[in-house]
Amino acid sequence: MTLEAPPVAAPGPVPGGLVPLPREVVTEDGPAFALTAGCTVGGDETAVGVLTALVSARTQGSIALQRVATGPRILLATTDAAAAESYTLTVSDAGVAVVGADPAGLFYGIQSLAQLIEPAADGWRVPQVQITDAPRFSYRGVMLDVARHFFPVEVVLGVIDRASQLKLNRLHLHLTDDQGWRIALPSRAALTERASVTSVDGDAGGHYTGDDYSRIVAYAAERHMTVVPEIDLPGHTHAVGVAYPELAEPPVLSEHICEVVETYGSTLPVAGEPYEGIAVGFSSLRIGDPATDAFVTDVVADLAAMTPGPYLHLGGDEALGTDPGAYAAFVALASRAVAEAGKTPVLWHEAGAASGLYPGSVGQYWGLLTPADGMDEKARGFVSRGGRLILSPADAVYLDMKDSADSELGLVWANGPTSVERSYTWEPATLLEGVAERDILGVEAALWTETVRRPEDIDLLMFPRIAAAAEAGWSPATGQSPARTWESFRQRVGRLDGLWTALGIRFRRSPEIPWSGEEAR
Ligand code: TNX
Repeated sequence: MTLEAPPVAAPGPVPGGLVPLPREVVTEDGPAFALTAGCTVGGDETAVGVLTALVSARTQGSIALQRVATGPRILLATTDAAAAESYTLTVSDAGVAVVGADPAGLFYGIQSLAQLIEPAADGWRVPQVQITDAPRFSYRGVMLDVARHFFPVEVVLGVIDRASQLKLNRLHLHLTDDQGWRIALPSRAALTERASVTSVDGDAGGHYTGDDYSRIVAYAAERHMTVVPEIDLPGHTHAVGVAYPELAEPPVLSEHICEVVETYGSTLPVAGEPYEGIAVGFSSLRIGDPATDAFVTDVVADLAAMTPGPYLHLGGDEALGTDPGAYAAFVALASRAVAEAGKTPVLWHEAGAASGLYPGSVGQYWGLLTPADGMDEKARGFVSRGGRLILSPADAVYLDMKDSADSELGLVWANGPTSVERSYTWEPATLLEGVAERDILGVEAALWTETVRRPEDIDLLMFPRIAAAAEAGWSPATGQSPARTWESFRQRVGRLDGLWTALGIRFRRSPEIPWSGEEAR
């Protein structure tokens, strides 16, 4: 008999629903850890609370862990010996230990432990395993567009719960667009007073007060997520013109806009009136006017003061109604204003073509897996100015693309429908020529909400594809781990249906995934 090394494409022996794939997983053949009522837990108090809640949810309230000061069977601790956000998880039949390098690492180790819990004939168990894990990228994001459709604070908190259990650590909120301005700013109260009342299709609008925003930021921080607020300038600003007509150019009604309006049966934008359609690229701030400069300084200063995280996103995409020279001047001015307010500017890739872009600004690539129209060149403009890139290839991780042709939700412009397999099978380090591992800050999945009206629509479009994006952001590069394959991923995701159901996630049972079909117990 000859022993052959298994091909890299073969799924590795990874137990349960571990997603994203950990850096190192060693499975043991011995008996599983029996998770029983009254099982003891000890160590870090916050972590004990997190695990107790997860175990209770996963076991339909049948198992309440019991906190003890000494000799717990499940130990949750931190040590400062290892890399940020890393952890080890050891499970034997005698006990479980999760040791994080920091509170975030411990939190992630607990999420992995929760993913491993499985039903057994006589209760619940966790298979023996030894995991040593750390993230590939420091920025692992999810974006929610609250401008096209507004979502109340509770819904945003739910998105934080969902994203953080997949080890995502950035929540990018797209707070402003043509259809509405969703964040109250002390210096510019008219923005939300006058330009936040409607959403796409005439649905109800809304906005976050300063207190709402602080609540979101704090809830995210407890789950190790940093909020990245975006105010989209200088295009996508029709709503600014509703509040401050003097700051906006008249809508540019290009052929493209008229086509979109015809295809989707929506209406043309009218200066000074709320916009309820879904066309993009017709609005622009009046660039070069001192009143506009003052506006930018004010909103950036307010938002920076409200935001503890290091980033402030300025948008900069699809400014088709803006003269290219004026656009470049605007990017220079606005990115400098952000830097002067003490934050790192983040902009969509278009801004990488602007020579005055503030050095070290972060770019976000939203082009296709096969870059077209020079979008990759623009993205490289950030790198050549000392910045790094967030990768959001639209035909892979735009969660608002339809996931199947018959889906009522979602758009198709980025080669949609986008299968789970397509959302998984791409590799960050080879996406853009000339953009290597060190130039990549991370990966972000984005949910635009033109067609997303209800909280359950968010779940239906996000899941399971958000898990593929999480794996691209956290796990070893393709080819560097035998289980970093589509085949292994679909098996692992398929074991998460029990946990996701228990957590109240209304995910789509995509036919591409072999779901375990675990019944509620
Ligand atoms: C493109 S991607 C946009 C958004 C739309 C989205 C819909 C990007 C930076 N801009 O304005 O909502 O497509 O998929």
